[in-house]
Amino acid sequence: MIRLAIIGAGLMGEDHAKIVAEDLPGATLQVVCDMSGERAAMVAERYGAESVATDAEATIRRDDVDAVVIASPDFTHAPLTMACIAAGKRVLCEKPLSQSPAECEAVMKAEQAAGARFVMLGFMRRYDQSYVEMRRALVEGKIGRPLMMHNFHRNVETPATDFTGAMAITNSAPHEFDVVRHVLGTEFISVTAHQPRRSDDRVAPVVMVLETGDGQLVTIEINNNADYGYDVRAELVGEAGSIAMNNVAYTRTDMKLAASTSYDADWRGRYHEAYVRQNRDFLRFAETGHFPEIASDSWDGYCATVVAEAGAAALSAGRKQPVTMMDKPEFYQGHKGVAA
Ligand code: ISE
Repeated sequence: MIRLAIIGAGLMGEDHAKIVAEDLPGATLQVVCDMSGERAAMVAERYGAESVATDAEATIRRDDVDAVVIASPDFTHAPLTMACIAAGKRVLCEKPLSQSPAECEAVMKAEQAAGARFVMLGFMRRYDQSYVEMRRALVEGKIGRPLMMHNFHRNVETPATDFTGAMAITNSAPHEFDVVRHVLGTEFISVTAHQPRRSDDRVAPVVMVLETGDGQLVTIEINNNADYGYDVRAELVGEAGSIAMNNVAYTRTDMKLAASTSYDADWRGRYHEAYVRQNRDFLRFAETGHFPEIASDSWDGYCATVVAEAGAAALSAGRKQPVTMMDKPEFYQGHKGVAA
C-alpha cells in the first residue's frame, strides 16, 4: 500500500482526500495536513485518515509517508515540491507549479539534480475522455493536419472577490494552456488578450488568441462569471475535419414542451473521472517510478506559467506578446503519448 499525505485541506485537498478514500485501491490516506488543525481534523475524520498534521515540511519527511499530494495555496506549491524532491518523495502538485517561471526552473533544476522523476503536475484535463479522443484523432490522422483549436472555459462565478482579468489568465487558463499543448504536441510562440466590457463591476471574460510554433491558431475564452453553469468546451479543427467536445450531460429532461440538460456547479463534478484517472496514474508512478505516458511534469508546469505570464502582459499592454521559453532539458524529453 502507498501511504499518501495530502497537504492542504481546502476545496481541492478535500476532493483529493475523497478520491484517495473512495477511488484509489492500493493507497491509504496516511496524513491530512493543513495549517488549520481543525480543518485537517474535519477532513481526516470525514475520509478516515490515519493522522492529522499542521506542519507541511515535517509531514513530507515522515517515515510513514510514501508520496505526497500538494493542494495547499498556490504560493506554497514550488517550495513544498522542492521539499518532496529533497525527501525523495514522489509528489502530485496541484496546478500551478508556481506563478513564477524562475521558481518553476528551480524545481526542474532540483529534480534533474536528484537524477530521477519526482514531480507530476495536476493538469488533469489530459485524462478527460474528450481530450483523450481529440489527441487520438490527431495522432491517427483522422482530421488531417491540425489548423486551430477553440476553447471555452466558463465558471459560474469568480472564486474570490479580488479576482481580476489577469487572474483569469494566470489561475484558470493554465488548464487550457497545458491541455492544448498536450493535444497539439506543440508550443505557443505568441499571445494576444482582450476583454469585453460588462454592464456591472464583475470581472469580464478574457479572450486570447495564441499562435503555435507549428503555424496553428488557438482561441481561449475564460469567463469566470458565466452565471449559468460550469461549462468547458473545445473543438480541434483539422484540414480534413474537426472533432468537438460533446457536452457531457448524462440525462435530458423533456417536459412542458421543452427539453433541458443540466450543468455542474464547478469542476469537481464535471471532471471527477479525470481526477480519478490522474490520481491512479500518480499512484502507479509512486509505486513504480515510471512516469505516466500522458501526465504533465515540471516542464509542463513551467510552460503553462510562461504562457500565463505572457498572456497577462498582453492583456495589460493591449498588444501581442511573444512566448519565450528556455530550451527543453533533455531530462524531460519523451512521454508525449496517447492514453490507452
Ligand atoms: C480553477 O482555477 C481550477 O483550477 C479548476 O481546476 C478549474 O476547473 C476552474 O475552472 C478554474 O477556475
